[in-house]
Amino acid sequence: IKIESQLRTAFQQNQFELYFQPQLCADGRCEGVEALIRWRHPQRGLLAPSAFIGIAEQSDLIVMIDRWVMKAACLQLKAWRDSGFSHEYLAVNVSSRQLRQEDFVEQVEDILAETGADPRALMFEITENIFIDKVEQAGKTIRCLNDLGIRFSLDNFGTGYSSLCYLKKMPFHQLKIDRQFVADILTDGNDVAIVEIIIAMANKLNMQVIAEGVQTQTQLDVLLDKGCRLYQGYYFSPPLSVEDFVGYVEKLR
Ligand code: G
Ligand code: G
Ligand code: MN
Ligand code: NA
Repeated sequence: IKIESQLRTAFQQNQFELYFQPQLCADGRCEGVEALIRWRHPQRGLLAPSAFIGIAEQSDLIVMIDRWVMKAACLQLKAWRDSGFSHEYLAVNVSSRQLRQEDFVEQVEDILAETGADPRALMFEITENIFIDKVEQAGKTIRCLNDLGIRFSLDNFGTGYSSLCYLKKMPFHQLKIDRQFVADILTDGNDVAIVEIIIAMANKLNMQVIAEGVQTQTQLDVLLDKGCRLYQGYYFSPPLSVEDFVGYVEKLR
């Protein structure tokens, strides 16, 4: 209850922030960027989502947080576009709860209109668990948003209740190899095999593939060798404040 009232205050006092983690190509350019929410708590410092999303989910607070993230991401996208600092896409995590809202497409349309953000520069990351229930509705929502120009990435691929028929039916642009497969890629032959198969499947289905959780040069070497072309992880950069992210990308150039 205490943290719940603190969360309400957090809205009034603008204590939420987006952090940004770069997604790099094999040639070292920054291709995309993932937005990740943080709460700048007045006493406890910078908090990751695990410290507050679970509590927010027990009330209407989560709806407010989800909307805040979407609007803040679109405002940032527009500001970057206007200042000539832009990337192929800005990735935003979208929860199953959002995708199941009947008016989610309209919410997104309203935010695009209000902010002037270009939907073709947005990538929505969703985890495969959204397909556990209401597959039909989720599929319809994804197709409507895709018609607006928004791309979709299947996050944490290989860890959830996935079914290959979703890949066939839904317009996914990208598969995100879960970091658990990357973590032991040097020592676990099964993980190497799984990563190879995900990359081969993505290629055959004309999807991009990105490896997350890349922490070392040797992991990167294996991924490069297997044909992965996009990477995200602490080896390159942790999630950064907007100022630090801009500085990081300018140093790459
Ligand atoms: O940075 P990391 O600790 O940020 O994120 C932890 C988890 O929280 C990840 O699974 C990530 O997808 C999720 N997450 C981070 N930001 C958001 C957000 O804005 N919306 C949703 N739905 N999930 C988020
Ligand atoms: O579930 P999702 O992929 O949206 O989560 C992104 C999360 O991964 C964030 O919590 C982010 O801080 C974390 N993260 C990013 N890079 C790395 C990494 O190299 N290693 C680990 N363990 N976590 C990472
Ligand atoms: Mn993600
Ligand atoms: Na992920």
